[in-house]
Amino acid sequence: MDIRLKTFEEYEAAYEQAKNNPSEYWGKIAENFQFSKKWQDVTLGDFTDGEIRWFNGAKLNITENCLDRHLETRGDKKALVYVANDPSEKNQEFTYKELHAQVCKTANMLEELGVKKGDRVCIYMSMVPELMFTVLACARIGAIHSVVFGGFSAQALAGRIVDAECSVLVTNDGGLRGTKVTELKSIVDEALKEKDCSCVKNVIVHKRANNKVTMQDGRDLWWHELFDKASDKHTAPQLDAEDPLFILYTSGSTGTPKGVVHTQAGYMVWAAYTFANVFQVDPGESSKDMYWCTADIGWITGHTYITYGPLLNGATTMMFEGVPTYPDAGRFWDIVEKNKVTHFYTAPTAVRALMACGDDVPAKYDLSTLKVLGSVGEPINAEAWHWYNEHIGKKKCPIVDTWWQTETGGILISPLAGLTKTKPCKATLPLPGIIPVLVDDDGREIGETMAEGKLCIKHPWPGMLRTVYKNHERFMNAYLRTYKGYYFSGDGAKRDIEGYMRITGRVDDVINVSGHRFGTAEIENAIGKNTAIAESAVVGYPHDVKGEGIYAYVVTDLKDEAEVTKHINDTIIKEIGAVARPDKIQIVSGLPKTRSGKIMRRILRKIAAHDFNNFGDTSTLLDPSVVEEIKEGVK
Ligand code: 6R9
Repeated sequence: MDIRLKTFEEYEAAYEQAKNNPSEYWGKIAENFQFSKKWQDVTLGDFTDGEIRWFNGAKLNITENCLDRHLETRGDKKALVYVANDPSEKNQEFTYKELHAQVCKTANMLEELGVKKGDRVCIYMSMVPELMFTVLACARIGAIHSVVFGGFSAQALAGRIVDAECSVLVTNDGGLRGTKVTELKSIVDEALKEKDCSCVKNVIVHKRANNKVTMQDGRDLWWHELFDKASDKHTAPQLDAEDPLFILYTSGSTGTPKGVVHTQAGYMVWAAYTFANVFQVDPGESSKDMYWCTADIGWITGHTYITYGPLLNGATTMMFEGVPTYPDAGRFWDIVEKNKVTHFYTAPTAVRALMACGDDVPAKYDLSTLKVLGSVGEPINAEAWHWYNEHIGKKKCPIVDTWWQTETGGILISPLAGLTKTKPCKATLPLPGIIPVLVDDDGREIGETMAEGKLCIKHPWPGMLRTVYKNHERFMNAYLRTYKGYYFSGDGAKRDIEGYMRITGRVDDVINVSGHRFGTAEIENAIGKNTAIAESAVVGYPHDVKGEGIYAYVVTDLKDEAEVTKHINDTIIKEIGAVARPDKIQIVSGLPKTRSGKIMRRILRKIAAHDFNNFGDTSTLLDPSVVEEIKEGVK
């Protein structure tokens, strides 16, 4: 299979073809995959009706494309290399044949428990190989996987279980990250006590950390007892192109997290195509390319670029259980050296954290195997970009700054490694099939090349979300109705004279903390659960390592700051998870509100960023003295 573009001229030609005749272009690309029935239409629907379909009428199984299809050509090639938290623990390696067998066993195990096509399976696991097996096993059966990041709390997990009405939950006893054990199974137990979580009939528990767990009779089952008995042969059923593949929850500017729904064929083509072109990993059967994405499978990056994208291409993908700083700040570079990593994909927050540990750390390791570096999750600042380029890539590795979102399924704007000329901090040019536009506040397209505006996409692309689970209205409102006829990303961007894009960050009420998305409303709602806090307003502010930090202004009768912090942290840990704890808390007597009762976040954002000038129009403020008081408090 070759869906890979090899020169910049080929990219330009492909871009024109995909723009002028998307059906023809994507039809041709899709010929490279295994379908048991061909599509009637390549693409249907638009952003006005929101009923988007790709490869309509086709039948396929995505895991046959990830695994079975490769058995003949690269059955003995490594598919997955697993690096454990403890550096003295040996890697686990799975060839394509072996991974295929593990996935078949897992699929049989789930079917044995009654899981069938369309059922939702919640996966709440740490980074163990069994997490990948379970994801792929669900896909094989046609069950919809809903992976919940292991850092989320029992409450957050319960909310996601209830929304998707999951019938089976797969977890492990505990997760190993650095010196810590996350007690996943007991968090599951707590979540399942919540009302409406009775939809979960069985919990499968994989043993990893050997921490003590309680197993509930009739509900909880040990992974190894079921898995060991399961057959490694499994015939993949054929699914419709638009059958749901997975749900993944993500935060938006309003309400509770949304269940983003991706479907089979379009997502498959997009994951494979973008992986092949952006990273340019050599997928050949004897290729020694070792691709490593450091994300957690609990996020979209781990879905598309640890699991589906690399496997669809027949590449070798590496998975790491631990953290960048255990046993020391050289761990990433030690892994690169030991495993001869060629392609390395991480987040700016990790780059900044490791940069802060000193240049001498990476200098101790042999990083000469590296060919391509990637960045994802948030805008990369100039200092981090240059450090990454010099100290990790030794100025010989292109940096692919990949812009995309949970909703987009895969990368939309990025250099293609080695093909596109890069510029520091710029995501550069759109992938074929993507027509990015900048709009002003009224939704008018800004035509000139050099411009700044809100980033929208003009036409549907194969990998985009199809809906919000059980809430199509919310899908329409959040993405397609803000600027009529466009998909609105929620991000701002600047375009330069050559048409290169620099993504400037969210323009809505979403905070990006170390690449993790949180809605300000979501955090405020959580804080509001604490009866000691009367009211709160949460904004993001620039943070050296995290990109953005969480700043909470709170109204409370409590006087003691330490006590207030404890109240808020405890509540956040319970409602969302430790990752969403505010970095700064300021006690205020009131919040700046308009006469109509709206919090003026613009002002609060400025104060949090220590920018005390140009608050803009404050004439609608109900009580201007509040602003003065808050300013004084922060200084
Ligand atoms: C893949 C992922 C999406 C939000 C997105 C944007 C930010 C991601 C970026 C980037 C600048 C990049 N973002 N990649 N900003 N440059 N290369 O991260 O998905 O968790 O849904 O977050 O992340 O703000 O809107 P997700």
